Amino acid sequence: MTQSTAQSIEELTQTALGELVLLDNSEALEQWRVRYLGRRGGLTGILRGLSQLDIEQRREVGALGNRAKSTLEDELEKRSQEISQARLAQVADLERIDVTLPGRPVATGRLHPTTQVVREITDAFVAMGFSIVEGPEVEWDHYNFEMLNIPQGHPARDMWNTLWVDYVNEEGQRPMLLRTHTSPMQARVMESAQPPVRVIVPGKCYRYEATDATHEWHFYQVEGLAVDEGITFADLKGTLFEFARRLFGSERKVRFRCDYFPFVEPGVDMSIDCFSCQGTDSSCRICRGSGWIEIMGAGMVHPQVLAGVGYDAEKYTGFAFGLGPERIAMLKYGIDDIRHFYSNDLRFLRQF
Ligand code: 2NL
Repeated sequence: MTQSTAQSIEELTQTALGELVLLDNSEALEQWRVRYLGRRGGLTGILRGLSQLDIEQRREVGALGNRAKSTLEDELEKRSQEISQARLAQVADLERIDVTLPGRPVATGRLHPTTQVVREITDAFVAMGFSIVEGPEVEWDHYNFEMLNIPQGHPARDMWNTLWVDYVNEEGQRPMLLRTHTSPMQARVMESAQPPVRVIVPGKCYRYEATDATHEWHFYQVEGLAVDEGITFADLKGTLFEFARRLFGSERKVRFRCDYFPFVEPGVDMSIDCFSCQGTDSSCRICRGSGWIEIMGAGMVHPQVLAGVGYDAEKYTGFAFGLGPERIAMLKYGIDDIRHFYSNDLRFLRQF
């Protein structure tokens, strides 16, 4: 009896240990524990049979049984540790980052070509000491026209086909509009600060106009203004010449011709020599064979405008200029239709 019980204990221990190494999760371990060490488990069953033995044998076999029990418990604990270690290693493996893998490309946006050119233009003037200011797109007739020497009934008003806002004041007039140029902001600047003034005003403008390849009803303008004691036409020429060479290359030549704008006297337009054909191609798409490209209007601020904002027109003089960034972009990049800037066609936009 002693002999066969001892053998049963030994066999059971071997079987249990053989199974244990094959288990790989905590549920299986728990089932194993119940099977061998539980209250109705194998080892417990064997030890229950001890009551049949005499005291000497019971002590002997009991000791064997207890040793087997603690072996199984120790091995169970060890296996349990191994399984949880393996699980941790597996998780770490899944989370490991391979730093040598190429990164996923980040889809970045880009600036609209108009924005890029507006910034190029304003940067050139900021480098010469001008400050950027911006103002409202919905304006009063007062700032858009009156303050710029274009009173009601003035024939020059026809130069700007205006989009009026549907607002009628107490006098039955419609004094509110979408600004036709950025000049009203310059009038606001002069009204609120004494010279010296050197500002550059980029912004959106609107005109009641049919569109075609060279005209849009909404477009950008960049205007500039410098007012101080002793400013002359030579300052205008020098500043705008420097600007032209910065944007279109250091070999550029410039040409000034008379033009008319009601807020300046004298008024001029400025051209640069054709950077595409240098005047050698009679069918050049950029200069149309003339050798010159008109890029902006300018002039000496009209004394009437200076007086109108409260400046002493005897003491101060100034120059002002205005240009269209879409036109500049069209020239620089050979774009043939201004409407591309507002079509939001990605095939167009992705080229810049
Ligand atoms: C053009 C012509 C010009 C101005 C804009 C200006 C502003 C004030 C006073 C005097 Cl507050 N002048 N601006 C002057 C001359 C020409 O723009 O054709 N731009 C695209």
